[in-house]
Amino acid sequence: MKLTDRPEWKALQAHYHTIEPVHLRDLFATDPDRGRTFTAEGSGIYLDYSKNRVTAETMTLLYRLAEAVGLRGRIASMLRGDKFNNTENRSVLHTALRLPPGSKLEVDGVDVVAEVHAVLDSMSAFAESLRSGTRKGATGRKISNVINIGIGGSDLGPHLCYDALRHYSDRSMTFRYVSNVDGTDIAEALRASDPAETLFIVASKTFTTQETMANARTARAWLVQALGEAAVSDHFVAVSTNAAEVSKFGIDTANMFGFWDWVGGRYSVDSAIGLSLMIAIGPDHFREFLAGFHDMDRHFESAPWECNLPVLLGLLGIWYDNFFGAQSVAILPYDQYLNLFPAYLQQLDMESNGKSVTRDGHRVDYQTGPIVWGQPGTNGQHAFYQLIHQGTKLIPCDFIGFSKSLNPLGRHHDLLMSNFFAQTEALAFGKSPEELRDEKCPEPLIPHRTFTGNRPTNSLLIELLTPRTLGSLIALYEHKVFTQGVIWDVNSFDQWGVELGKVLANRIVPELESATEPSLEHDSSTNTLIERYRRQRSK
Ligand code: G6Q
Repeated sequence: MKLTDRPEWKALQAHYHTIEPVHLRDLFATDPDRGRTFTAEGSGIYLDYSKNRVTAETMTLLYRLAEAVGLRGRIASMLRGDKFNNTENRSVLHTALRLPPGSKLEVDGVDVVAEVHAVLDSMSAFAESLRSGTRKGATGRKISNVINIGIGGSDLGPHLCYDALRHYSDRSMTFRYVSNVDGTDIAEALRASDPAETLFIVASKTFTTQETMANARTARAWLVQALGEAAVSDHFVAVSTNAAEVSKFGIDTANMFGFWDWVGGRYSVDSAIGLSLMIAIGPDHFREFLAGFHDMDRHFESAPWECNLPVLLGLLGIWYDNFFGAQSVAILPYDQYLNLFPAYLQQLDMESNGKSVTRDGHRVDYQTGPIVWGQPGTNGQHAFYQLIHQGTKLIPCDFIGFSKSLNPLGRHHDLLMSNFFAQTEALAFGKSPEELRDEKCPEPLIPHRTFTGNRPTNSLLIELLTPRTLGSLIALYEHKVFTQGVIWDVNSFDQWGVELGKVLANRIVPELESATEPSLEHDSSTNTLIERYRRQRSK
């Protein structure tokens, strides 16, 4: 049945009209215990969703919607390896990457858990040999600089997690991430590197991605120029599913770490794509990281809706997206180590649910995935929070904070967290004209200084940023995205929307490189831009 025809959807629409005029101030006034009851906890993550524009009835109606679309069954279907990605006829099994040793999961007659652990073991041996210095570069020097070359899912995951877990990393080593085909990215990484001490990890599921291959070729030429062709095998390894392309590129497949087509790029950080992270933090920490994902997988699979964190986040998102008409969601980590988390979630969410047809190809008549954006607090407070507090748009926000700091320096952490608590309070309750008058605010300023409040937030509070809690946090958002994809009935695991631009770019490359004036057959805008580019470039 079409989502918008479902009685559960219609019930939410009707209910919206009763909730829309209600202020969070009233909800807290009528239920003073709300800040304790509208909470849930799992895998070390405490979620306070009381500052949302919901009542117990709203939540019940949302749970009914989850039931109506068969969410429980869909979770089980993904976890057991059904071909959930229907447009590419693939299983979606990133959850198998974190199954503990000894578990069993067969896909097409193959025990994937055994395969996963065999790769983890070889990654561990490799990581240890680098960390201990037993595996050296071609000239006998210790490898102290690792450059991961990849893009999209083959970059954002390891880059985010390396940054996030830097506290746990080997500080005698340097880790760099090169993704952009803009030569500046690789040029700056190479400028700072000594070839004799550098290892390149070429991370690409397909090993055909234009940007990654261009960067890898440039890196290879740089290394060969300094150390000779024979040095390549000591300084290059590959992470891929495509052995043929890896060896065509000139990397011995003995130096390749594999994964499988049932791991989507944006869900691949806990596969061999995380090799750079494992080298940085060591295999034991990496296994802790995987255990954190697994904790959240179990929670998602079994917790009742009312205490199921991914389901709660997913349903609250649907409530704002589809009933309040919100266009975006802000991700606001109060931790500098999570600097890249908004960018990571941007890909995870927008590439997964940025779809406008249902799984069987019908155009949807409702909004799907939101625009995801954000920055670490408190920097964002001095930049864009103004619009969240007083602008005309409704922007639901996720605040993510930690009770303990990994860098306990004087008062810093309490100052940071005072902002974390204050912002959600201000967004929810605002400041009324009456309060301003009591404070003797001049009358003409009252409209400017009024905060309407009633702006919804989730607070996620975690004790400490560790490999394990980071794993759980990422898995929480993976499953939130899954929950929403199931409700919207979209395929969250393909990304056809990135294809057209790639095809057109490949057509344009020879037009830019041609020594003679090419005859351009694009539209008048594209033709004129290309002509101008060619003129200016050759001046
Ligand atoms: C992610 C996408 C995409 C992919 C990159 C890199 O889900 O599929 O971001 O990760 O395009 O692809 P390769 O790993 O094949 O180079």
